[in-house]
Amino acid sequence: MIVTNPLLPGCYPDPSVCRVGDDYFLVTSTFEYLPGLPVLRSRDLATWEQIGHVVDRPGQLDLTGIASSGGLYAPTLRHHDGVFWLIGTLVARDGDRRPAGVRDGTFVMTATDPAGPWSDPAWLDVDGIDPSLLFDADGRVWAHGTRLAADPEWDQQTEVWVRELDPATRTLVGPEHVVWTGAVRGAVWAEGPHLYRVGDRYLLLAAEGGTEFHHAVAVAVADEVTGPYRGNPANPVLTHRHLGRSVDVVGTGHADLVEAADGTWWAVLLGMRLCGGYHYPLGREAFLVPVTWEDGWPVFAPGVGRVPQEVEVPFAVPTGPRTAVQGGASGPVLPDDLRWTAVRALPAQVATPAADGWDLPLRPVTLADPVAAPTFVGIRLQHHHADLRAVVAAPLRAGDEVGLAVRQSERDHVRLAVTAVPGPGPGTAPGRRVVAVHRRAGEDHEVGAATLPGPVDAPTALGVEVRGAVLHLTAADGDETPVRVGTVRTGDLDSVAAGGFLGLWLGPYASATTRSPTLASVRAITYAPAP
Ligand code: 6LW
Repeated sequence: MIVTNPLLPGCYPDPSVCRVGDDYFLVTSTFEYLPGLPVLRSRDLATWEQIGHVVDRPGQLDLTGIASSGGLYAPTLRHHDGVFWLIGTLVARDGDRRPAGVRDGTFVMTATDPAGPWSDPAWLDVDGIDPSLLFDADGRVWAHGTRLAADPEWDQQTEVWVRELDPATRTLVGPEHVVWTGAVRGAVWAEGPHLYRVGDRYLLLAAEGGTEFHHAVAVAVADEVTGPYRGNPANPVLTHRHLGRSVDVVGTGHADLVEAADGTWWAVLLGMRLCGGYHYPLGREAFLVPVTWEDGWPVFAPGVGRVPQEVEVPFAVPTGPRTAVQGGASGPVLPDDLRWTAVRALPAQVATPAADGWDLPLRPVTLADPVAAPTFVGIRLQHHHADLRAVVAAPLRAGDEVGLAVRQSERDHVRLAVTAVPGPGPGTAPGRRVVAVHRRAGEDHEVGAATLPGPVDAPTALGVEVRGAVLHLTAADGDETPVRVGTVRTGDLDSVAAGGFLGLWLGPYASATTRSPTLASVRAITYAPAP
């Protein structure tokens, strides 16, 4: 069967994969969004369905005060002896306003069922990001990860450390070994390390170049897990940086390997599809690449040397349309859909699920707030051309907003909002003004507005129509023909323009200047790829 890349369209960066019997399991980074760390299952590497999240209950991890692009970074998923192990990092960055006593850093969690429940975190005493685990044949467990070099010789130098993990106490034990700083002297951001036992040697896979244009995959081998590691003279063994900026996919790197049940090898890794110039509004997506072995080294996309658009997976069976998480769903997105996430809180903590939508409390927390959880639930933008639609209704007061948002971060997002304006005459109900606001680098700019007939609480049909380089914001009174309220360039919202690590999220939101007892209703929420 031919598998079309990306395997997972939209923001699914830093994929990590493992196989248990005939099943494959995959996790990705989710930063400030909860539930965090989606778990996907596949029977054949081709069709993936989401079965849960690693971080999905209140109190498991506290993301309060985690500004955008902090939070849950590159996790690694492994399975050993009937137990799934997840190692990851909750990153709090300089300037994040965390409540006193709340933990962050690197943690492990375990589960017997990867769909959950997952354990509470066991925190490890180590700095840095991108941790991974190797369960060695002799029963020992080796944690590894990356951090800024203790004594850097050059700017942006990181180092990969290896240290034994005692699985019983979930603590790091014994001495630490620094084993890698990149394939070439002066390499920046050696990161995303994964160690594997292949035959009687240890293989180290690591990204370098930084998770953007210069991203690359490098490999090294050693006879002992603690090194010394010898790099492949062919490093980097996979990169698109030499292909320039007019290519379809850039930034390929951060790979993880898996051996299929039939003995073939595969890598999942991240890359970004360009859209509207050098921009990638969908963020870093997950791709699949075949791997073979020559002279003891893995060869990525043999004979091709780049991430292919289509991959032949011989053992995969066509099972019908791609799943929702693979961008195959079109239509209603009901509240129990696993695609819903919220910022720094679980969706049910900021919104109330209804049969066919959400009821949103009008609270004095805005999408610009970097500490508290705004009333926003969203799904990833997964297509360069797509429509998000919903019907909103609420007895709004002056200063209240309910609508649809396109979110990159606190500093960069778009709001299409229904707002209240004074009614046509004394004693009449407030009227309805729909505004389109582009918050750019922390400043709100109104990019359009439309006054609709009828009272403010009449149902308003809102739409975000993403069309490659631009997105149009539309509004309609009930079933009337929508009017275009504003247009924003997607390239002004992506991480190239705004910074950070994320793709765009879309969804309903509400805010108020003072708390209101009424709920805003959001119904008939649909997401569909557009021609
Ligand atoms: C990830 C790391 C990276 O942990 O981006 O720049 C981080 N490097 O590998 C977030 O995806």
